[in-house]
Amino acid sequence: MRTKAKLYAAVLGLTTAGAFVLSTGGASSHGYTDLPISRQKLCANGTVTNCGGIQWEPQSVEGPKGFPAAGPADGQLCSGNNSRFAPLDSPRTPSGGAWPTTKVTGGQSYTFRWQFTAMHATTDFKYYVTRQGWNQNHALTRADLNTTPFLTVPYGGQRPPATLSHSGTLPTGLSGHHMILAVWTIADTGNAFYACSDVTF
Ligand SMILES: [Cu+2]
Repeated sequence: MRTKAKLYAAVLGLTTAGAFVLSTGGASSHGYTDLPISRQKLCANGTVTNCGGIQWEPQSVEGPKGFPAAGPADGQLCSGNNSRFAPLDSPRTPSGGAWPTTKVTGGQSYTFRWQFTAMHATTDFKYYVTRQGWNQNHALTRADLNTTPFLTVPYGGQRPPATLSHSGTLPTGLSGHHMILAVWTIADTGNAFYACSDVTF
């Protein structure tokens, strides 16, 4: 009887430890964009408040890869299909304001930057932007976006450094508030990481 109880306690302890390791791994892995600053980073640095769990783990917006043919569902592109990060999908901040934007200029070179807490083998980085006249009053969908990336950076399965910058030309013909969707596709899993950045052209 005593032995059984001990064994049960040991199994219970092991299960708890296993769950802890898993959740810690999820929270410490991955990456996000900070140039132009992403919604998850704005939540993490306190510029936007009351975002929920994303403020503690801006690097964790991980969802299925294969956008736009596959990938997160429409309306969940900025949260990577993670309902616990739903505030990232909302057209307004949790306090009801507009998301802060980064000023950019069409046709000019821009340096995009990622911060990584785990340097996964990488297929590529792709950047998409919304169409002129996109619907700014709902959560982002494929119909809002030009689903041809304006920048693709192939990475050949290599692992990036902890901070990675690369430059590309911003598209022309856009004005006002737009969204840039950055996608980091992992080579050796079925997943990708998503980051939405509000910009003003
Ligand atoms: Cu990771």
